[in-house]
Amino acid sequence: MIPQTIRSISSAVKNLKIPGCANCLYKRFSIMPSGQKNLPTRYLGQPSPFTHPHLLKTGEVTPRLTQTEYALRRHKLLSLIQKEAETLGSSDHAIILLSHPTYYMTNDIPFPFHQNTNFLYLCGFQEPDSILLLHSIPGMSLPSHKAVLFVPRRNQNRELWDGPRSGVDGAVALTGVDEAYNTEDFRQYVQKFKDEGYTLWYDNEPSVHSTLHSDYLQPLVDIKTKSKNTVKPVQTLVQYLRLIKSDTEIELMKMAAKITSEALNSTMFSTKAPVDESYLYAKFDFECRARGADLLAYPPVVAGGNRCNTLHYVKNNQLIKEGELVLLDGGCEYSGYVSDVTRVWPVNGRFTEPQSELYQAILDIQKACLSLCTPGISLENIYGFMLNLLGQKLKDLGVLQEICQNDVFKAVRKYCPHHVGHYLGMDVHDTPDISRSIALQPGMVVTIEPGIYIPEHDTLAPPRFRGIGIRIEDDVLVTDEAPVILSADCPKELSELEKVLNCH
Ligand SMILES: [Mn+2]
Repeated sequence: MIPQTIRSISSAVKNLKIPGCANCLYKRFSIMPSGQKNLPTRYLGQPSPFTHPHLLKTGEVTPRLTQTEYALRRHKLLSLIQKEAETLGSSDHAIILLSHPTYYMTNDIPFPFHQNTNFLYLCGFQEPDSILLLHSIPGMSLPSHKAVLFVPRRNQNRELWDGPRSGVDGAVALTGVDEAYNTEDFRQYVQKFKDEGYTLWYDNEPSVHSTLHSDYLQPLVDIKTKSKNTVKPVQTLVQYLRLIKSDTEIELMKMAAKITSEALNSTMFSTKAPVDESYLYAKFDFECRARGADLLAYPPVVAGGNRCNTLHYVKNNQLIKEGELVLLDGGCEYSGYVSDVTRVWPVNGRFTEPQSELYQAILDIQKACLSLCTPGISLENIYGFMLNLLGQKLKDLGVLQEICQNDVFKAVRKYCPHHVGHYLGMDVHDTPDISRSIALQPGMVVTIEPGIYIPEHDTLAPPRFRGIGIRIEDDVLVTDEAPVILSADCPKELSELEKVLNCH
């Protein structure tokens, strides 16, 4: 069951016929059609159309995504907030989203930086220690608003080590926000929101360990300081926008899935028995990056033999023996959008009889589930369908003995402890606050990944199946017509796999 407010937000998103939500938006773009007029020719903290013309065209903030698209996202968010705010009786609103900080692997050595995806979705700015503030303008009603970025101050000494920063001029020119300031100016800027009792839309979660939070936001939202502000969460609203992909986002997701499919093909093709899991990991990583991926979307599972029964096995450091299967669950990130695909293949190129029986059972179920990815059906519906089908297949294969119908789901969950799929987008487990019970709509992307896992110590299962695990996962775009399988370039039929594995 979906709570009423969420249902109304969902229909609000659907009914939001953007463009057209705000006159100011049109005014802005009609007087600034080309955008980025004042873009500095120097290096910024991220690629710009000047410094990386092979990646970005004029007007783009990140590859393929224009200032207009980012501005539309902000206006859609403000339209949702306007609808939510009708019951609050407040007309003054400030929405605050924090970037990620830099995380360190060891003293002075940063992990590769990865931006907070809600922050990135709304402005495209790629530097750490930054804040996006969207606030209402006195005398004007939402969704009219001012968009302000607070960004790291330019600093010769730090830039010597970390590389160029965009600075306030670069941030405004590249992203198209109205104004930018140095991050430390945020404290002064937000003071008036505190004094005037604005409604703050900010995710005040104890799990946020950012110094941005403790330095600037904590004093603002702490009730002990007798703040007059009402604080409302904002990230679920952003996730509702992220759930439905625009045409450009779909193009980026297609590209991410295509790169992953081709990389998996090459990885399969290079497999010889015996083989190290670490070799297949490195090969897959290389093949993704060589095709233009920015990085892998998550640590891939490269699990040989019985290790595929550990669902999040990422050690990837064991030798896979002749006669064993390997399960590779991997995906890449391409311009901020990710893929998530799983394939299983025999390292010597030939499935054994029990391996192919389990494989074919999961493949049949996967194809049946894929065909259900149509508007009106939810992931939860498809999950129920998968459990039923899997129960039947497990009985046919003799893995499950005759058991009463009430216990079938429990028994099946023992052999497939995970869900049938999840939403996919900028994150691999995308928009996690959105229930899987809501109806799929055109523009959503989901994964479909049924599996069966029979650990070698499972003495209740027929001995010939023990130590085998199978999962087949594709990325699917929901449309008004048939679902589009974005990872269709990666083979999964038994005969296709054996062909790829044995054609050298
Ligand atoms: Mn997945």
